[in-house]
Amino acid sequence: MSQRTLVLLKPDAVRRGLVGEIIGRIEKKAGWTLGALELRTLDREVLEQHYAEHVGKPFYEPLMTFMSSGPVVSLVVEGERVIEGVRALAGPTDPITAPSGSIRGDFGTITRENLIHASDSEESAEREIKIFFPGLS
Ligand code: 3AN
Repeated sequence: MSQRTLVLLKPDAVRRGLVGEIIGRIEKKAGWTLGALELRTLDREVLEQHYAEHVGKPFYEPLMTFMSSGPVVSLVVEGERVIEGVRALAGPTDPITAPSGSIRGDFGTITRENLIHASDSEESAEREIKIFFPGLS
């Protein structure tokens, strides 16, 4: 089943020079393709829409500060079961318990600075793609 997903390479990934490494892992999956790609520092309005489900949680404000602390690479990836697949490549939220071989497991230590976001369902993917790439059909 071909799908599309919204992926963010967070400010820590960009600062640490891991963009090529992470996009390389995604690109190497057979048949997955990049549908859109952009580097920019996100403003508060975009982040409020993106993280609406986390408003009020203790990690919300520090997350907003971190996510606006430098440029982010946003991309749309398309292909077979790409929603589940990119989340499998990313690994679970806490990088310390993420398995080695996953992006978070290989490169992360701090839950907030966990390198990558990937949509968790088709509904989220369509909502998030509209926030980051409103012109994409
Ligand atoms: P995931 O990206 O693994 O789906 P979510 O959607 O639960 O994780 O959380 C969104 C982001 O919020 C995470 N990627 C992480 O940066 C941050 N976050 C989540 N839980 C925590 C936490 N307990 N402490 C600090 N930051 C957190």
